[in-house]
Amino acid sequence: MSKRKAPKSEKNEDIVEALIELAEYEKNVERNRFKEKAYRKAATIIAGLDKRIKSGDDAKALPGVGDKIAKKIDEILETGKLRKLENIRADDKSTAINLLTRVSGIGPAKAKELVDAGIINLDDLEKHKDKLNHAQLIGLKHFHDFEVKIPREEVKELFESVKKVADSIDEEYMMEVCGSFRRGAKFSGDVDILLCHSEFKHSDKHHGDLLHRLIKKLTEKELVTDKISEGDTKFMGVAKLPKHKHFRRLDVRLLPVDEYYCGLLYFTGSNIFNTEMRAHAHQKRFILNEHSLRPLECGKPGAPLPVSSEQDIFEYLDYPYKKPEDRD
Ligand code: 8GT
Ligand code: MN
Ligand code: MN
Repeated sequence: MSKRKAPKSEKNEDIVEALIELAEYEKNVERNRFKEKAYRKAATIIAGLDKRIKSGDDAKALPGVGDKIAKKIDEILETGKLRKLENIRADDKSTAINLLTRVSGIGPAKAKELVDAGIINLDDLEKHKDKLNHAQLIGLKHFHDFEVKIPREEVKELFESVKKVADSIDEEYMMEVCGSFRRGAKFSGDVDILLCHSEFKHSDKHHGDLLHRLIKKLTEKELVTDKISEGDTKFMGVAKLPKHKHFRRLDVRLLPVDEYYCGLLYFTGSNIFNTEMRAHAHQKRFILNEHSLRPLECGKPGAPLPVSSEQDIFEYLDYPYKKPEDRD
């Protein structure tokens, strides 16, 4: 979820990795989302290059690379390392905060609170479970499994199993895997399933128990093993296939059928792509979110536009279509 990484660049791996480490530091320790985004954006752009960067100046020609990042790139190129990162790595408090935020459910603020209380590693956490909430306890229990990426084949198997269970309850369920899987990733951090039902429309106030019924059955079948949170439209939990070793994070999102494509677009990501597309929508005087695309009329959102494919959304916005695989 929060541990997103830019795709690997063969040519600039050292630079990309340093920038991602700096982004993590800004997010977890400094809690500076602005700097975090700047590093992440630069990392993503550099990761997409198929040539080795020769100098900071070279990099500055790229969108999203400013003076400060360019200087760091020069230092990496000249010395093979970055003092700022060496210092961060040598700092016990930063290291501890970074480690604790790797527990699913523990954010930067909670991590700092724990470290300030002297809790600096997993053993300490085990001894102070009283300080953790339900979601964080699950994160701790599955700490190692949640760091193991899920091979595409296993995502497919898990999805097929979930689908089978859904079909056995009601054949009108429809579902699709979104997230990094839909973007073509060979490995995913979790399994994101978008769920619809032909009779559940936005205008219906009552989606009944559509999501709960599915989760209940999945739990009975022991496919779902833990619940992190469960609302009427959003489930976050843990799933495991009998023949596989690892427990996996599973997200299921229930959407009305008439919101399907906006939901599909949103839930597919990437996060950065979504942010950019929304910003573009704003420039074109539209509001795009996970539910709908609405024109802005005198600053107020109008009625949702009819959308019957992802392409429709791109067309309304006059935004060049990108296949899911190109949305990283
Ligand atoms: P992954 O392989 O690490 O799971 O990569 P991912 O599939 O791209 O990330 P994700 O965190 O599973 O998010 C998938 C999409 O779900 C994102 O594009 C984002 O728009 C959407 N999303 C939600 N809820 C949340 C949330 O609570 N946090 C984040 N980061 N994204 C969310 O629907
Ligand atoms: Mn995902
Ligand atoms: Mn997810």
